[in-house]
Amino acid sequence: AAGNAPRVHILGAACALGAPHAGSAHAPSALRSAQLMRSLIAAGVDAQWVDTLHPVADTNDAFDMRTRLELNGAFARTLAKAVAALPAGVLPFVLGGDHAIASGTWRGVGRRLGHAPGLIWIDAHLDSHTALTTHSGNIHGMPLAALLGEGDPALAAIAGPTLDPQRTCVIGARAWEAEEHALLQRLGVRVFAMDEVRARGLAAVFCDALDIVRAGAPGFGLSLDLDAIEPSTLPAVTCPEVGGIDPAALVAALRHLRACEDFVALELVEYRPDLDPEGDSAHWIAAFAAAALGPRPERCKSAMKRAPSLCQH
Ligand code: Z70
Ligand code: MN
Ligand code: MN
Ligand code: MN
Repeated sequence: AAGNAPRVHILGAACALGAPHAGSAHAPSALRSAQLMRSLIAAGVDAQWVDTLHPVADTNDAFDMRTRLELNGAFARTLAKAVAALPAGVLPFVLGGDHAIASGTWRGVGRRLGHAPGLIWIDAHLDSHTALTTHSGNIHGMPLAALLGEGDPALAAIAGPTLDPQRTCVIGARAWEAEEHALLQRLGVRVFAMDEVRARGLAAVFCDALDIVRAGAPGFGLSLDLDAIEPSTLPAVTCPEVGGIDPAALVAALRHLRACEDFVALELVEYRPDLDPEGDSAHWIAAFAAAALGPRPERCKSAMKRAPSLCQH
């Protein structure tokens, strides 16, 4: 692998206890035996599959809200601990699973940094409900609120720093309920909704997002819910929503991360291999991972520290 590529440690999070369908629990095993690893190796990424974590139960169907909160919280605590325990200097790549796992991932990343990471949350949804405001009862609609310290302690009080709303933003949202939108507004989290992405272009929005999450403290990550992408090109997700991000534009935007020395972790969630018999969605997932994790271009190294200069070329 190229000397300037980050060392990537992959953790599978085979948990779909937050979602209305169990399919995403099989994403880590499906992706490990598909294009993802080939594409990372071809891109010169020094990647190692460290472990795949499994929850104690297979499906959430039979559980009431209290049990769902406890089971998802227990998995998130285990995941946070596994992320925190990775060697210093490696870049954690967490592969879900549904998005509820994020309530563990980013606590663990914060424990590595010693403070809250900045976070770009790419998603068709806001994932900012609490157990008291949810309409669906699905825990994957709550992890961003939990990371910001809101909601039931089972999810919101996992060991590790709480996110700073000033260094958190959402890109690609187009389907939300009023309560979760109000929570993000109250906290001051910037939401680049899909209308704004369409009007300004993903590149411009992504550069603004980098400015937000890189301000004030070193270290930021990206949580990519695949349902953010236009479902006619990436259909294999749990909750598709029409009118999403163009996947080629996302690949181009993710390449900006290579130039950021302070990009510290990647998470990718909500893939359902049972909906992807031809592997078309897996193909795009491999392209996203290679774009975000590939070696740093030499010519970008000096222009690295500030997002604005990064975004002018
Ligand atoms: C809806 C809910 C959601 C992810 C769907 C959808 C939430 N707001 N989150 N897919 N990752 O059920 O609360
Ligand atoms: Mn999500
Ligand atoms: Mn979503
Ligand atoms: Mn660029």
